[in-house]
Amino acid sequence: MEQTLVLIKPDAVQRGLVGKIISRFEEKGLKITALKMEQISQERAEAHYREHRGKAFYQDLIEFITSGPLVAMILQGPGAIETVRRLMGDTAGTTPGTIRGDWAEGLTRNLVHGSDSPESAAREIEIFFG
Ligand code: 3AN
Repeated sequence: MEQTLVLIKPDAVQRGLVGKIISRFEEKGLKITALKMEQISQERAEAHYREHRGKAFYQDLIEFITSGPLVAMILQGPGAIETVRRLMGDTAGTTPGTIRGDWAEGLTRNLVHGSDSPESAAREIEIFFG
């Protein structure tokens, strides 16, 4: 069984989309094995997004992800990492029928994060759930 870290970002919490987003994952058969709501520190945001340090959008990304509470969860299932990525859709939200494609407002305010590899999943689960 594969595990992945999903963040439902502050824009989704503000817009009241948490339930709808969780439903997409649950209806596909992914199991929630941990879940919490938290406003994360600058330090944790920097650890999570360390590979993007130095990029043009990095500062906006850190400010946004720390701007309000988010929901962090571990989802489990066969091929969970890839399944979550497909349900999320591409970064820019250009694919209708995906979470971002249906609801995202932009590249930064794109509602969800999902780990992109088994290595990232292990690292990110450790950052959020220790
Ligand atoms: P994804 O979350 O689709 O895997 P990454 O890992 O390339 O995307 O980027 C991490 C996050 O950084 C994205 N979810 C998005 O919020 C933000 N981001 C990526 N590219 C841009 C960009 N060109 N402009 C603004 N924000 C971006």
